[in-house]
Amino acid sequence: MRIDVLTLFPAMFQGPMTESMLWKARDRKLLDLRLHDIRDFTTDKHRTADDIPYGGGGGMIMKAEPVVSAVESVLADAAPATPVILMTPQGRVFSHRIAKELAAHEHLVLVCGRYEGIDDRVRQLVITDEISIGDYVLTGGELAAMVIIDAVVRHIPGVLGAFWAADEDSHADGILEGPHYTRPPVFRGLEVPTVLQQGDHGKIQQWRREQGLRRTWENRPDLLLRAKLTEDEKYLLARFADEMVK
Ligand code: 6GU
Repeated sequence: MRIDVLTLFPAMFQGPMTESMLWKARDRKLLDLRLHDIRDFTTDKHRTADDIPYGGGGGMIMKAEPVVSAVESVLADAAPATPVILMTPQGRVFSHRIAKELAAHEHLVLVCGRYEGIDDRVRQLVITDEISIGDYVLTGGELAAMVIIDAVVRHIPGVLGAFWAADEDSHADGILEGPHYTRPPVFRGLEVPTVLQQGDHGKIQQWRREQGLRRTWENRPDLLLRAKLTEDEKYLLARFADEMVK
């Protein structure tokens, strides 16, 4: 998969994009990540990338010309349907489902906005999708782009080890994952649940589902409205509800 990132701050990507899973994905040629400095597409001698807003108000607005030139440059050898995604708090909210949707593309272009915003003609002319990572405001789209790259790259076949499937993660089926343990069996008086130590895989699976359901009930009850639950799981939820009123 190829991902082009357009940003005024390419150095922000050093670190997150050169460690751990993302580095392995790049090393194994599963991810071709290309960073582009929008300032390289300015044409004046001061390399001006922002200007004051029409209509007044505070802050600076990213100029349209350098961003549109940068997008056109990376699209020169791209397939016609390549998504060009603007990172903005005004976008649709990112999720597991959108991560999988984006991972199905061979090529993505991510445009990082900065300052108070970006000249809207960029959106009108070259943007095909707008994504936010949540209901809060960041100083720029760079951190959001890194979040999206991380979440998308996990869905590329071969990036996670064979034993790990992104489809078993929290959110894959609408409920959260349960707790995990490793050795030692007892730590500061806290014991690893017996069922995990006994190795009956049917029982372990059932226990994990039950724990995940409990966490979802406690921390994210909103997810349960959309989760696909078996009759047994609905019964468990009713028991959690009973525990609350007792
Ligand atoms: Cl994508 N950009 C900015 N600036 N703030 C955000 C965001 C994006 N998503 C949530 N907050």
